[in-house]
Amino acid sequence: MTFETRATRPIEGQKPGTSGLRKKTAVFSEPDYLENYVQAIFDVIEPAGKTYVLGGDGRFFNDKAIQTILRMGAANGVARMIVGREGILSTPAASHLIRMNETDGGLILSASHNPGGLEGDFGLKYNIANGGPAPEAITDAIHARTEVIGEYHIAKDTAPDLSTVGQYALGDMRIDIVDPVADYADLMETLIDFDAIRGLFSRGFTLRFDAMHAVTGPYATEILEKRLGARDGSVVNGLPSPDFGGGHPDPNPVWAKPLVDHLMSDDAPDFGAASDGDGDRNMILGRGIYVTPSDSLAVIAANAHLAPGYADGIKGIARSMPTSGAADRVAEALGIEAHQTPTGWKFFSTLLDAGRATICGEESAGTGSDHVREKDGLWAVLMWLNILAVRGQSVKDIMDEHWARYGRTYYSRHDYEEIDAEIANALIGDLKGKLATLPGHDANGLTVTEAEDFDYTDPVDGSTAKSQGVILHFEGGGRAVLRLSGTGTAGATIRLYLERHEDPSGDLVQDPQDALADVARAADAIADIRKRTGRDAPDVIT
Ligand code: VG1
Ligand code: CO
Repeated sequence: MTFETRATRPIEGQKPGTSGLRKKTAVFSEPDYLENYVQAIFDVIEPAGKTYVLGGDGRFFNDKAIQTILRMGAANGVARMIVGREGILSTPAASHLIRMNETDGGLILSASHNPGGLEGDFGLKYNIANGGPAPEAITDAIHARTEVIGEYHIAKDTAPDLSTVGQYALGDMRIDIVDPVADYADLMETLIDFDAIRGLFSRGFTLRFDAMHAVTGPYATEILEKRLGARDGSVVNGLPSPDFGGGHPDPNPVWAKPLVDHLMSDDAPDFGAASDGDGDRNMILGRGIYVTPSDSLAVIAANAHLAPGYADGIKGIARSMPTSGAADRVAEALGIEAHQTPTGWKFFSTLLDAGRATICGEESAGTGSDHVREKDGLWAVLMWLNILAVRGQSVKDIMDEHWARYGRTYYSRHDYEEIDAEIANALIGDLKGKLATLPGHDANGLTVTEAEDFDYTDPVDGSTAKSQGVILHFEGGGRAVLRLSGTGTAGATIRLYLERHEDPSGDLVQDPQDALADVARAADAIADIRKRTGRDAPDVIT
């Protein structure tokens, strides 16, 4: 085996965002781009003699990137790489393999819900030994390293073909090619009441799971159709393709519209769900009803004890700050801790490790538990099926009962995409500049009661994350949050998150956009979004 050390120069902009480094595929596949970033990771984590998990969501460039990473791993002294067959691993499955094999971490190739293909996006994320995304101290060190990098190491030989499970080698580095689905599916069997769900399907319950041509196809087919007995064809768009069938694998009402339309139609199945490019997000629907992710988190937490993995109860609930307060009410009723973290799954890891949270969630269709250290789309779907099977009710009945008990927190997110970065930064900057003057201010009929820029101190390790989003509280209990996306690759995306709680005695059957119209107008009056961006409506409403 021969290795070579190649000279390189720092490439600007290799700064990880909310979830790893994401760039246009055309950028990621430029000479030295991937190599520089991988070497920067290796320089920080010192991989000699260590074991890592490696895999991705199968998007365009996944296969080539895996080859490069294997060759660089061997040249950097990695002892062993555990790789999903054909380089495929969903993000939660990768997190599980890291934990199950007690490895030193993993490299996950994905740009998640962003489109794939040469015109689309690519990404790379380093996860640590607990299976979770690297904390900011590490990603900051990796970024700093990319700014001074001068060389990288790579094997001259090619890596083995990845199509057959088995043990291989590249120089002294052992390569274990593993079935991407089996261990993950086995883990689900330990957490979820598969018998109850089998019973549900045998009684004629119907479901449609839209894998959106992305990584969850093989996972969903194995678990839902083969192990649980859902009717053949329940999983649609189940064959992963490198450009996700030309689609946008983001399970929300805009990009998964065909599924939503189907669930609202006359021949709707009992249950509908979808996942994203890398399998960590989920969308939940019942016949005639869309469950907003913040509500899904609250329902899963309130009913978690119905699943065997959580039969002893849950220890705490954590949600990202922009996620609605619906889950907090469940935590209060259960007498357990409720945590509010910045956006991004990495902030949940310390709470999960410390046993201070069992269930976590984000408004962006991310839900998960302490079984891995990533959000987990199929897990959420299985939790819902478990709950439906045990309670014997429809999704709609479960939501109605939940709201009747806890009240309903109306919620919606409005995204303004591909805004000129200067305009977006100035908008948020100006908003932060006037926060102190806002309390008492009348915003289009709603008075601001409080205005703050969210700073977070991790209650477990004391680390801090500053300025994670502007929160505006209004008279009457409404809340608006504004922040910029950290996962985009073109321009800036302004996210405006809206919520308002209605007590059980109030009107629980409003259209969310109507229920939130005054909060949206007030936020716009303060931040001037429409005028400054020149847009008269959001690009995406969830
Ligand atoms: C978005 C979501 C955030 C999520 C992140 C990664 O980040 O808002 O909740 O954790 O994507 O999810 P941002 O910075 O664009 O708002 V995934 O499925 O893209 O790994
Ligand atoms: Co994702």
